Amino acid sequence: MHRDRGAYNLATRFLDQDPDRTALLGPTGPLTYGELTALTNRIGNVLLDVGVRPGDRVLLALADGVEFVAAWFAAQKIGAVTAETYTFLTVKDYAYYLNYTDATAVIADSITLDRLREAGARDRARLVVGPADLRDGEHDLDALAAAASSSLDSAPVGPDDVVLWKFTTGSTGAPKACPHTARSPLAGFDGYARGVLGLGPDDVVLPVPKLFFGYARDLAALYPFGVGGAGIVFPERTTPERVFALIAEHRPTVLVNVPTMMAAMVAHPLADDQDLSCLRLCTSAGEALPPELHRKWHNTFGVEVVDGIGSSELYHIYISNRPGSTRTGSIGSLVPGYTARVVDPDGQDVPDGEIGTLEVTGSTAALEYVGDAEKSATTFLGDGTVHTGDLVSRDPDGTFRYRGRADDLLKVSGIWVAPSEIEHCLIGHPDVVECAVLGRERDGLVRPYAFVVVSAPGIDPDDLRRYVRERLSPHKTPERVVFVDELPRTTNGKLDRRALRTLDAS
Ligand code: 3SK
Repeated sequence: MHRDRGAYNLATRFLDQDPDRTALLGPTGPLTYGELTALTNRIGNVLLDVGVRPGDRVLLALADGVEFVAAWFAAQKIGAVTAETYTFLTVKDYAYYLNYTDATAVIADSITLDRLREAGARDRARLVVGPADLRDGEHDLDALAAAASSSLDSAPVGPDDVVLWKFTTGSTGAPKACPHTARSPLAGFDGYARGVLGLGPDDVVLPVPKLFFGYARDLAALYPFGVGGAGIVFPERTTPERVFALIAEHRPTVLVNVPTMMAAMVAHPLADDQDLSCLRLCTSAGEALPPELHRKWHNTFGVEVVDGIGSSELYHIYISNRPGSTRTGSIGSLVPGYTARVVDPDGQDVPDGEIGTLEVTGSTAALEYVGDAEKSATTFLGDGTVHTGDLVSRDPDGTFRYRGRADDLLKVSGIWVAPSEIEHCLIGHPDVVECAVLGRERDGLVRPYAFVVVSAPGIDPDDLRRYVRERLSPHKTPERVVFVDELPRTTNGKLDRRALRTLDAS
């Protein structure tokens, strides 16, 4: 057993390819496996120098780029545990991540540095990528890496060692970490990347979501490396124009997509002029893919969509369509390595065709939610079984249909949003008496709608939207603010979300 511990180091396992092959297509041109390994080793030496030790958390808060990928592998190579955050969070959010991860080192860039400073990152080693006016205790990562050795031994890592945290948003709105052992990425690679997508050395993967979303990180900057393929990284916000331009420039074979961007691409005035013939497939995950959008996408671009469902709790995608036999309205069948049950509230199997909650078993199940024993107990049921909270029905042929979430969380642009967080923010506005937020579908995609009771007439709904935008991350801004005289209540005085769903929001 001890002899095999090196085989579970993700840097060793994934970067050990022909050094002359292209690994990354970045903003400054292609980077070979040899160059990526050298940069990984340099950054790994810097992390060791600033005191990061095996098992310590390293928090990445930086835009996509070669440095993101190399820093991630560097932390892996020295046996540390990686955790990533979005780059557009508020100071309060960053303070939460810093405290929660208790990271030994934080890797920031000019976009995130100020907010991390304000959030109290001072207690940790701070490594900064790119130009910045450094303060005491902050280190210029580029300069330190350039001066560091490009040789580095891989730390021994075993199958049961935790190597990374993936974040998910809980019902209270506070993100929770799912710690994963080295088994998870390796099993995800075998089952989904190779088993379902058939990733090969000629694949070039373009991610629509940014790398802090594990769905994109794994598919663009981990799994392709396991087969000598390449990923594309770009720091800018993803827009349809940017995606079209990157496709024209790099001619990727796989597009890692989410329905929100698929809708924007289809609706773009230049959609019909695009040549997407280089793509052998487009994955869709992160939120439900409306059948109508699936059809429009196919009619517009002619590229097959491989729709699937995944989660941080189960590491990656566990049910998916298969290239060559994708079906509209279906999320497909179990990815190799998983079994599943569809259960009623008593945990009994429901017959095919009926809706129940999905429980999935596999070797990629996370160990727990860090710091939340209660929720861990109801989600991680033991022996690799996860109560997903997703409502599905199974067809007799073993394929599944997605039927929504069992709880009230909204998935907006692929990110879980707790309505309570938006409600709590809105209620802070002086003119808001009470409010409730829920998801409404527009063009088949879920958006937060706020139903608000205000203290006086004449209030501008856009003022309330602006109020939220100034305090929370942008995707939490209500798509629409609807003024109501009162919120519907159940007989015992609780907010009646079911009745709320039927209110006119036009
Ligand atoms: O949808 C998700 O939340 C997800 C999380 C991790 C990996 C993959 C996916 C689709």
